[in-house]
Amino acid sequence: MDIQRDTLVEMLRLLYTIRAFEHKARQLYEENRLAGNFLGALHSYEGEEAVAVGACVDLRKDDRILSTHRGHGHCIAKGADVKLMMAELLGKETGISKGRGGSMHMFSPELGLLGGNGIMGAGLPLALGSAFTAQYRGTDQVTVCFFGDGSSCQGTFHESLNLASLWKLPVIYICENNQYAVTTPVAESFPVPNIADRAAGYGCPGVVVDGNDVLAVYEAVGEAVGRARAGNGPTLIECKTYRYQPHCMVIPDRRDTAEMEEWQERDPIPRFEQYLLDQHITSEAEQMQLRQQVNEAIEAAAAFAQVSSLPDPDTVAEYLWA
Ligand SMILES: Cc1ncc(C[n+]2csc(CCOP(=O)(O)OP(=O)(O)O)c2C)c(N)n1
Ligand SMILES: [Mg+2]
Repeated sequence: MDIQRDTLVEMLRLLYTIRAFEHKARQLYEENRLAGNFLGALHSYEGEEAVAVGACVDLRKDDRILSTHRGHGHCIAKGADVKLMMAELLGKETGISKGRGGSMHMFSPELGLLGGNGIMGAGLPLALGSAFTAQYRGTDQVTVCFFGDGSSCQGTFHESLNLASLWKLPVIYICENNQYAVTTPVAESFPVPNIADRAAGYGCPGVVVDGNDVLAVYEAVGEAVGRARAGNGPTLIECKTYRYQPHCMVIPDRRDTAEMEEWQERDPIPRFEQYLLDQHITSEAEQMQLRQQVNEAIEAAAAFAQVSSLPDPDTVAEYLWA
């Protein structure tokens, strides 16, 4: 695989940023939730960072993504400013959705970020509409649609893949199979080993990748983007991964400790760091420096969020229609 050094370093920066953002978000959640100052539930993306980064790092600014309830990583990878995101978590006027959306509804059309969604599978038909628009207007923009394993059991998944494939729409479906939908393991939801196998029913390629390997995701998504831009229709990519935190912070986690430890050994960040060291792309000192810069940016973002003002109640009706 031929990837520019700058892109590889940017991938590492994004991986660090998402992990650090999620750590800080958890802290803000604990400090603010009882007082009702945290907007929405918190669904941590820790452990799954390689999916968003591998998928988004090479997208164009005018390409679009549809995110989910577990969407901070998608927003960061698509170029959102962590200050505005952190302010959104606290419902501040300076937030990326002007403090109206909170954790699950980060939205920035100028970045091609068409929003997170608290409704499982709701992004799939929205992605279809976005891709249809690009095809209709004759642009070569692609739309990347993220959703979970559980969400692939929604009717919207089947309806969307069918139509996207029939009309050869430029959309890339990325299933983040983190092995659970709340507490239900995939083995209790699917009669087939791979969700990607379902692509056969819609006449489009279905690919399984190691979602904890940022380069594997990058390669698979790169191919799918090429296909979509060339007018050859959608691809379903299933990324096998794992979340480290409970579904949302307040739901008891009954997952097996050995299983959790086994996945942590495949943590996407140390794996990629090791690759960069082995290939002599970055030194340990450079990695440490980058991590330090990211941590400082996250602290500054949290401070910005904390000193920002809440929206003026008189403006409650603003921004309802884009
Ligand atoms: C239509 C709908 N049904 C149920 C819920 C409640 N709910 C929120 S997240 C979730 C599980 C989602 O699982 P998955 O799609 O695998 O995503 P993950 O949380 O694992 O990232 C459920 C059942 C919802 N938000 N929307
Ligand atoms: Mg899941």
